[in-house]
Amino acid sequence: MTTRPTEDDLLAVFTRADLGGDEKLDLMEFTLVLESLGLAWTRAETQDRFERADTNRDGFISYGEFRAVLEANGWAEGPLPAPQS
Ligand SMILES: [Ca+2]
Repeated sequence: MTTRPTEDDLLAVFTRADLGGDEKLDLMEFTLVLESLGLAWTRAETQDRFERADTNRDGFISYGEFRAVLEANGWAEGPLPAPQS
């Protein structure tokens, strides 16, 4: 059974990884986040995802960008799918 992290968990993970306290993650901090979530990506994969996550190309991952990555990969609660009738 897998439990997906809650919003509070994600914010806690993000805040803990944000060593600089500037509310954004650099590549090293992003790597720490992934490790703390138990994700084992290679350095190349991490770099690739970091670059794709950084949608505004400022070289850092904001919390919004971080959330988007997790949602895209199914690790976070996203919008509920519309009920099928
Ligand atoms: Ca960014």
